Amino acid sequence: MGNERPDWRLETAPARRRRQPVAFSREAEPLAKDCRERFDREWPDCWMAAAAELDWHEPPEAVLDDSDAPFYRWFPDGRLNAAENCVDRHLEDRKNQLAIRWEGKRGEKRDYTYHDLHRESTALAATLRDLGVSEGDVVTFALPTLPELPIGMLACARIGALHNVVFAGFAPDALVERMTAVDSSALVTCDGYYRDGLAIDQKRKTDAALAALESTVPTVVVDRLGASHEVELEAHQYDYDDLIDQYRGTDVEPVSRAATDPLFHIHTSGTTGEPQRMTHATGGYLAGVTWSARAVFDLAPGTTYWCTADVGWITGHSYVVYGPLARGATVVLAEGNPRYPARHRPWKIIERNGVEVFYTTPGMVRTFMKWGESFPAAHDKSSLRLLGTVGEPIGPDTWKWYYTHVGEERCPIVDTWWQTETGSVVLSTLPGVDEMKPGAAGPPLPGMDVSVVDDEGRELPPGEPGYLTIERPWPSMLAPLESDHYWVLAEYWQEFSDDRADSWRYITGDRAVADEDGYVTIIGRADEVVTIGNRRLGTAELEAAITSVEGVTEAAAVAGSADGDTDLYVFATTAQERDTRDRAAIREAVADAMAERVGEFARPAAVVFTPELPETHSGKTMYRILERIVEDRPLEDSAPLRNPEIVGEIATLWARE
Ligand code: 6R9
Repeated sequence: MGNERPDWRLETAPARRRRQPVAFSREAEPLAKDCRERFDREWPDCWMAAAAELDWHEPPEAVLDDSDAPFYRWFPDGRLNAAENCVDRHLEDRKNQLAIRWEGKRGEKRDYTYHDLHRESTALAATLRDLGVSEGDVVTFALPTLPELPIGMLACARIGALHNVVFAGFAPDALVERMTAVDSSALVTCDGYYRDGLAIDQKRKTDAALAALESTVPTVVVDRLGASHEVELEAHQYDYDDLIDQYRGTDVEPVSRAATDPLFHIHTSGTTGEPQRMTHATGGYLAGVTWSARAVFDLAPGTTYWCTADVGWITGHSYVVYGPLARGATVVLAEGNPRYPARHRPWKIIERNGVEVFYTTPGMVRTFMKWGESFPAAHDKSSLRLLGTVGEPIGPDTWKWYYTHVGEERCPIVDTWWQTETGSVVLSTLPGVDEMKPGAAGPPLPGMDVSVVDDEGRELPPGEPGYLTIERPWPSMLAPLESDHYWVLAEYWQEFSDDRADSWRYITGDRAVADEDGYVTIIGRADEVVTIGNRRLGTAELEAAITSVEGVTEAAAVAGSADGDTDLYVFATTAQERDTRDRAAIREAVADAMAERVGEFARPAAVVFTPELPETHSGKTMYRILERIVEDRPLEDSAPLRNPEIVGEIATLWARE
């Protein structure tokens, strides 16, 4: 993440701590003002409230099994099915209510009621089962945002198979890596899809991956491009519609899964290191996302909700598919980049569908900001009642723009901090309960025990930056397969002793600072460091200095050694196009800010202006690529980026330096 950062030095100064109280009347069941205290008093039994959000085949009697800590097992004696909770249980009360409204890039619309969702996901479940997929097997999905993706995830959950969703934009190598890591027994992909107006041949890409794997796993191909794009199917490849037509009407009973059985695999983004296979367990995960979909996003049955996240990101799993559908909401699913084809598209989607709750990334808000307020201003946004952000820190300026021009100073903003590993939101204000502080994610959710510690694991007082950690387990936490325990233990857990029973601390990998009220401001990833001379500098602190310069919106600091000496380089984006004189002035101001705030040794060797930074699909700066450019090393073409086209441009800009 190299994006605009809240400057914790300023933001934690009491004078700057303006609180924003916003009246909010909750539509889902109200939350008590003292919900945090209650959860604390009754921990861990308090989490039975989350389990109570779900329908169980066998309701859990035990809350938590900590006998193999830190590999905690939630609701260990409970049994349930996730698809049944997201689909079947709504049939009685709202089978004709819209579950998913899909808006394609070319103006197409497809509506699925809960009844439709049941019919389609059951047909696909029958199909997969007939293709040899059984309980515990893994199915990989390489699909863009099409309704078949949530349908496919629910089909897997129905038969107790695990899904492994991979971003459609990944190159064959990245797909191969992620299929191998989970020993995938089937693949669901599509003929192609549109990317900013161009048709991308997805089938050719997945064929290349399968060839590299020497694999003939059954492959189901969704037809997105229609007659304009005919594909040839080999013996192990099937047309989605042909298959589904055969199985529509076949009844498939939801398989009863232990709460501790895995629900899916997902890979972490790997901005600095390699992507890692992560796993979530059925009961704890579903309880956590469903409870937070209510507590944080106020999703009630029938709430119209739009989250711009790609389904392949954890945000898509938890808050496009499982949480909202388990709550019986109406989910708007917009294909592709909301930025394309027209700057009015996001606001038209909100206007047309009467979106009440809107969840996006700070990067997206920054784009809206660059385009200007006239676009949202031209549309009716009166349906909106709550806004959210996720993925990286949102700076106070971006926050205020979002609050004013999208939320019309009427909608609270939830700045939700969480991770692939945490499964659901950890830090956020609760609308209708808490006041907001722009730039700070917020206090921990009820039941969450978050602290900021130093190198030795000692808890730090308010105002002192350190490592963000979680000291008690929570239901939607990572539930790695046993074969992953070894590295997961080394990577995420630290044992500690104090007078309480819990003795494991989860290391989030983020640096953060808490204030006197327990509100946490995220500084950035702790592992994104550069080494200059013998000093290790966190890129987060460097980038906070860079973006403190007026006009700079995003920045990434990377180290590179040209002739044996390591130097610091800055890549930055500006709010508007700048002329040469302007740039020279900004360049100087950036160098001064770094020298002044971090140290003279942090003066960069060069500041390169670029229209965008290379980003993962979840909006995080891909440092690996910038390092390769700086060190003149060959660029990997499998790097999974949201904006791969920017890499060549940055390389050219860099060569000119
Ligand atoms: C959900 C998700 C996790 C990392 C996390 C942190 C950053 C996420 C944030 C945020 C500041 C927020 N992050 N939300 N930073 N404020 N509201 O993003 O999962 O892709 O695994 O990334 O994202 O650095 O550690 P994931």
